[in-house]
Amino acid sequence: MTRLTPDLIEGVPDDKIDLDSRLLRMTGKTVKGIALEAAGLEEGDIDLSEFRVGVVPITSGLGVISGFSASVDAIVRRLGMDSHVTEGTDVNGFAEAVDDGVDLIMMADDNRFVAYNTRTNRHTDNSWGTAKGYSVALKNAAGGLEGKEVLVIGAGYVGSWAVRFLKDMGADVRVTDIVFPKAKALEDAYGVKALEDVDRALSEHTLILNAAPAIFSGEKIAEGSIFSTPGVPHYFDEEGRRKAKAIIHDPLEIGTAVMAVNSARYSL
Ligand code: 2YC
Repeated sequence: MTRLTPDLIEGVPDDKIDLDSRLLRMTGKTVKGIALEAAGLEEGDIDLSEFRVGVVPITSGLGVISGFSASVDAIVRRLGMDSHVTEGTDVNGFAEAVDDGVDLIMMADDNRFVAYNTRTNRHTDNSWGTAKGYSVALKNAAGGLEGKEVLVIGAGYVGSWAVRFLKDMGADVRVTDIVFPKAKALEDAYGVKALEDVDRALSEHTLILNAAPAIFSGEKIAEGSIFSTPGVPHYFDEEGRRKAKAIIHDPLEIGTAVMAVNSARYSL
């Protein structure tokens, strides 16, 4: 999993990229709308303002990422939840949040980022949330995926979930990875098509969920492609930006919003 850096998320607390406006243009939905759909909810099914969230900074491994807790806190506040970052870190912060009676605890170490529902003892993982959120975004940007060819790039945690979600949405799912056996394993497990030549696959598809830490030169991108691309690092050259019909990306928000709403749903 790619570790975020402070510069990648420095604009998140104040929503410097105005993600909702960009998403509305490309998908017709805001972050909250995508998160609700990803969690299987309609507006009105849940009152997110009733949920109290504790965000716990975790110092293990490579330590805290400056701005990470503040970003997660800001994201769930934008959903309408009542969120705060705990004073304490790690176990201290966890115990503080529990004693404070929060409904959700959100925390990430170097390997996992979870939203834990204290009422139901269930959690949602960021990989799940990112894959679901970006699959829903692609579906909305494409006006539905039934019977359409969709290419998933990257057979890691996010890509593996995305393959399942996109198949459930009726897409004709292809998957590719620079380590071909990883893509082949998904073909064997879920009956999707593994493609060995990444560049050729990219040039032959216009609906793409990119879950790889990869950068693609514009010359390989098919005209009119819709990219749903949580992958970090994120970069498209001028030719790629001109040829793509839409490039849906953010460094943290969609995945975090989906996991928070999905874990809140456990309380319904
Ligand atoms: O500040 C903290 O509490 C750190 N322990 C957070 C470490 C997050 C590491 N994970 C990542 O950078 C990315 C995130 C988008 C979630 C998954 N990988």
